[in-house]
Amino acid sequence: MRPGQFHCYRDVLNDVRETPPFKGKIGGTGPLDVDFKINVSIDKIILENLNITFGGHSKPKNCTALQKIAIIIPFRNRELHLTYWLFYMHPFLQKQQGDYGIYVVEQHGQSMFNRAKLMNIGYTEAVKDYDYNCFIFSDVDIIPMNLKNLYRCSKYPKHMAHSLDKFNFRLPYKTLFGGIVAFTKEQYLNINGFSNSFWGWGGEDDELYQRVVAAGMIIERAPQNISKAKMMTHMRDPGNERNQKNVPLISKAKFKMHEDGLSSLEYLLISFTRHRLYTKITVDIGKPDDSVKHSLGGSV
Ligand code: UD2
Ligand code: MN
Repeated sequence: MRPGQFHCYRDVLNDVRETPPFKGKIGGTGPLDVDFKINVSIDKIILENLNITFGGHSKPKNCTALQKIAIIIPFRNRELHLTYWLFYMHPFLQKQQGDYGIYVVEQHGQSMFNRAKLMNIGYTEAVKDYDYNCFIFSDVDIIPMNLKNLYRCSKYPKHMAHSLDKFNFRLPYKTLFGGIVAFTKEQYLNINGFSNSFWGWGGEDDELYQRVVAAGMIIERAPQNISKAKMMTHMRDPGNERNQKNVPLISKAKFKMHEDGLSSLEYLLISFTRHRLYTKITVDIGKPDDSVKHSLGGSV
């Protein structure tokens, strides 16, 4: 058997176990030292990750990965956070033998931020790029502290930011589904993605949870101790103020999910650029109560 014919460790879709996949030679197993004070630079990260191909792709050399993972990061004006994310996550994902690509979806302009819509755009562009079957939607500011925290999809949609330093490594409320979530392609299509209607801060993650429940699925979480993660401290960004109009939308998920989501997604692609460590997708997504169709004269 040639090396490429071996399957990578623990790389099975629908696998719910979360035991450590690694044996000595693959990489470390234990906790990682995550420090947001050290000096980082894109050049240094490139030099330390020469295996990564343009666009921020990597796949294991000695085994065949069954999961092909697109990591989608919603983004605007968080360069330093992105640099730390790349610094920690490229080595992390390679040690986990991931076949993965990084997509940074940047909202162009000053209109109110729409995290959820950027996630849907990331999904839509990533599926055109490679035959991904697992999608991990991650905030730019959260770094896992343990290599056993598998960046993989599972039998059910998986919540991966339930043990944050910010919340004293406890889950603040049971239905929390923000920060980092992992969906197989099938699971994501099943809920029609995120809602596109959440502008500004808050609620889009709770609505996503309601979609999962309405589709008859449950969510899973790995054990608290291996899922510990650090979030970079930050202020609320300008243009992402809390929006009270989002609150009543949450409970409407089960009625709206089939008409509001991937199936109704409209945006204008401004650029699609393969950088050394990630692919950047810059988009105009319009603004609240203003169909992109009207403001931009067409959909994409
Ligand atoms: C919480 C959730 C987050 C989301 C948000 C409400 C957790 C751990 N996190 O995070 O997933 O549900 O509340 O919307 O549950 N961003 C930019 N530029 C901006 C604004 C946002 O890049 O100007 C991106 C960035 O990836 C950021 C993410 O959007 O990490 C979420 O925004 P946040 O970090 O300000 O929200 P936070 O920490 O309150
Ligand atoms: Mn944050």
